[in-house]
Amino acid sequence: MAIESFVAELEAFREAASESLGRVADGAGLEQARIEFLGARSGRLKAIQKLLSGLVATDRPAGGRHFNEAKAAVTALLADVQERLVGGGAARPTADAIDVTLPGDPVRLGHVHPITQTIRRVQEIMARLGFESVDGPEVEDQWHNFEALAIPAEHPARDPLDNFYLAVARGADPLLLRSQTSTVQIRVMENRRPPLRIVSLGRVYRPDTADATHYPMFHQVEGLLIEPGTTMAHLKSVLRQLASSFLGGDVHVRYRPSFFPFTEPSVEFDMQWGGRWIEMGGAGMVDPAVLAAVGYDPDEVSGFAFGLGVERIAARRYGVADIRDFYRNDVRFLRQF
Ligand code: FA5
Repeated sequence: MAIESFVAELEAFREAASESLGRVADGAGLEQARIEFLGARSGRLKAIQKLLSGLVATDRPAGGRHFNEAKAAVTALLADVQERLVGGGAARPTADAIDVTLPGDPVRLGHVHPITQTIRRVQEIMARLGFESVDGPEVEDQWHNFEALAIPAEHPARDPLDNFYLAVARGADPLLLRSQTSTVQIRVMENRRPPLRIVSLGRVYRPDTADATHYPMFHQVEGLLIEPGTTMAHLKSVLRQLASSFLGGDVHVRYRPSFFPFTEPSVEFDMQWGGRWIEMGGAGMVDPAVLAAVGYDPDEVSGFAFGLGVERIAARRYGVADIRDFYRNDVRFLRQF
């Protein structure tokens, strides 16, 4: 074979390899090209190598040089392509590449439930009046839910049909889901000395049938103030301040004489809404029996307490006609607040 033909074969090999490698788009294509051109067994360079022996002896050294040059050139090209695939992919984007210039998917933010918003707002208003927020347990004993609040054993409020009693071991003291947040008054007074200004917002449970103004699980806001010289006038101004800060200045409130075992005198606190009066909660001066139960001297200290339904005041504020809507978990409803 003439050396010119041999060199022409090598040229054709380099051109074909260069063209083919230029089209390689991924690792599999690269491997395929490597086998086709440089494969040790049946690659195209291997076939050309066999032609070397067909050259006349004097042409063989020059043929060998051309051969090695072609091999080195294609090997280098192969390395370049590999480099492009691994590191410089962005230079030649492929169909499944990520376009970082596109706008991202919008993130949909949730927001705070209207009852939680109400709780936080009431805490804020009461904090401005000097009332510290405290918490109490939802599972209670009879002392804190009833006895210390002057609700004796035979009182109808303790009826198992009106409370969620828990199953306890035989002989153990009964436990129940608290039916009112007044339990927290007792827990605080047992551990602290007057003067006291606390507010407690949390869940309470009663086996009431759900309707537009009742739910078996609801929230109460409990307020307690124990300071020398406290009167009903202080109670009324705190409740009015809470109502007008939370609902706006034009809110109408009224007090009706009532009875709670743990306050004397006692009142019920109503707000006007849509031409009707709705009961928001109970209140009164802390009964001396309660002060004595927690170890205070009723001749020395006095104070007031109140307990309001959070769902009721939230419904009044947001214009919600049925408190069950707060717990249906319908996002179309909840998104409005
Ligand atoms: C009490 O629970 C007393 N602890 C309130 C109190 C505290 C009086 C401190 C005196 C001093 P009552 O049972 O009336 O009272 O409940 C208070 C408020 O909770 C009601 O006026 C009402 O707004 C709300 N409420 C009662 N039951 C439900 C219910 N099932 N669903 C939603 N709200 C309710």
